[in-house]
Amino acid sequence: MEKLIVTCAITGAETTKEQNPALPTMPEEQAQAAYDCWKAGAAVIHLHVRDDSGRPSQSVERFQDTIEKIRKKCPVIIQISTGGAVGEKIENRAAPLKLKPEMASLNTGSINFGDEIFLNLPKDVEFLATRMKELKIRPEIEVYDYGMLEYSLKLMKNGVIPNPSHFQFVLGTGHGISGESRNLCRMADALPEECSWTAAGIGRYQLPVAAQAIVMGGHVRVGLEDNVFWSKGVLAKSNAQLVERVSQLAAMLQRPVANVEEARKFLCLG
Ligand code: KMH
Ligand code: ZN
Repeated sequence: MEKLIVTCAITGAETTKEQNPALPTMPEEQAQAAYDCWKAGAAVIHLHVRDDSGRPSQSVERFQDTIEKIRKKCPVIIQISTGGAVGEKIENRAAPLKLKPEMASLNTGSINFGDEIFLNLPKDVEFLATRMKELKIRPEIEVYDYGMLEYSLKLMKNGVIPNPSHFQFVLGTGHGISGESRNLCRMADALPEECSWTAAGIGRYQLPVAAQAIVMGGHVRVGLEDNVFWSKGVLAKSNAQLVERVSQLAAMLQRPVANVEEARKFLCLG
């Protein structure tokens, strides 16, 4: 089995400090969180930024400032979000790509999200994918459902996204596929062998999905974007605490954790 790549989704767009005061929202807090996660075993940081009032933002300047602050502290791979917040305009979602991060998320379909719709029209998916190709940014393909995965495979065949691609299976949003074990097996089974995957369980699914991904040979995403809890009714103290737990779990299951250089090579970056 490949070494385990741990991604931490440290902030997100919808999670609030009211839900968990440990959520890092300002650039300094995010840089410290990224550093702590890197120390705890994360090789990739999935990054959203906020404006000064804590609202989700796709500001290029805010992304630049945050990325610079993270860079000063550690060499972690930074994957910027082009998903942004529900309702964000596609031009704004694409804007931070001009900073040429190593990686960016690419959502390949629309899905209900909370009480709203997370809209990803085919033309917008293609627009983001083309922009990433032009700028030589490696997309991570975010899928929330089996149908979205099948559609992504079509995009891969048609050359819209790289072949092979690295996928993120996001399980348990409440509107997509749930985090039951059989679902992760189904998603992984549907991928051609050359492709690779990370799995993120939302809310109470975070820990079981991580454990299953470790033993299945996939990779793992944790973090406060996806889950603010440590256990039922107990808030996580930090993103790093969640990363540390999967690093320990991987060690117990004798699956070594990849460092940044190993992750970079595996993900075909640079
Ligand atoms: N905030 C969600 C609506 C991504 O980062 O690419 C979308 C999201 C996905 O977080
Ligand atoms: Zn995200």
